[in-house]
Amino acid sequence: MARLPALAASLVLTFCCAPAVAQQPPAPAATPPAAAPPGEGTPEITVSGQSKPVDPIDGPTVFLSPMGEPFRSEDKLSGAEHWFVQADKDNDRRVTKAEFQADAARFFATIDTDHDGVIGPEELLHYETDIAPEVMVTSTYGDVSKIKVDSDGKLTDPPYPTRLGAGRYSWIITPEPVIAADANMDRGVTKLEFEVAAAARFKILDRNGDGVLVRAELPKLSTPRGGQ
Ligand SMILES: [Ca+2]
Ligand SMILES: [Ca+2]
Ligand SMILES: [Ca+2]
Repeated sequence: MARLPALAASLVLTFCCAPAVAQQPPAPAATPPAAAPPGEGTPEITVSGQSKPVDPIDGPTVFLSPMGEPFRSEDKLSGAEHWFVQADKDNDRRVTKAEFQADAARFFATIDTDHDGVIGPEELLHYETDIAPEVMVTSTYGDVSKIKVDSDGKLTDPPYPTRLGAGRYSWIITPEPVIAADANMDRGVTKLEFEVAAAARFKILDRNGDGVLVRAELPKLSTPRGGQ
């Protein structure tokens, strides 16, 4: 019992000094080993604190994050894996809701170029034309040469989509994921609207409802490049 005040003080210090995106504080020595949470998300941490190698998320190189940020992988990893790794700030192989919201806030700040807390019409246009042209409904994003029409006159191979805009590259099926957050439809996306949208999208992706996203529960994306 004598340890409790010290532990409490340590926790207070940890939280009062933590940044908005808190990293997982080191486990106090007095804390008994926690029971492993159920489900597939249980991370395997070695004694050195390093995660064991994971199977990266498979998928196409081009990926639009749940909030619409483009990831265009230039290595063998999928764009989705690149998103996951940078969203999982504490590298525990789970993206918590807090990490997800922090990732959304970081992206919001990059497209709110005048820093007024609203993605306005000009900033939306900049997003849709320069940052993520994939959101354009008719965009074939550089693969025009691969468009094919079969004998029925039906477009066959990708890049022509079965989904539209960003939905071709994202787990969230919406053509334009930023404006989709505009709840009151005034062509401006406030920080609050973005946060609310992020919470809703997290809930969609957290299929087992345990409050964290792990690689295995995320939807599989097919490659919208080239024929099968
Ligand atoms: Ca994490
Ligand atoms: Ca703005
Ligand atoms: Ca989950």
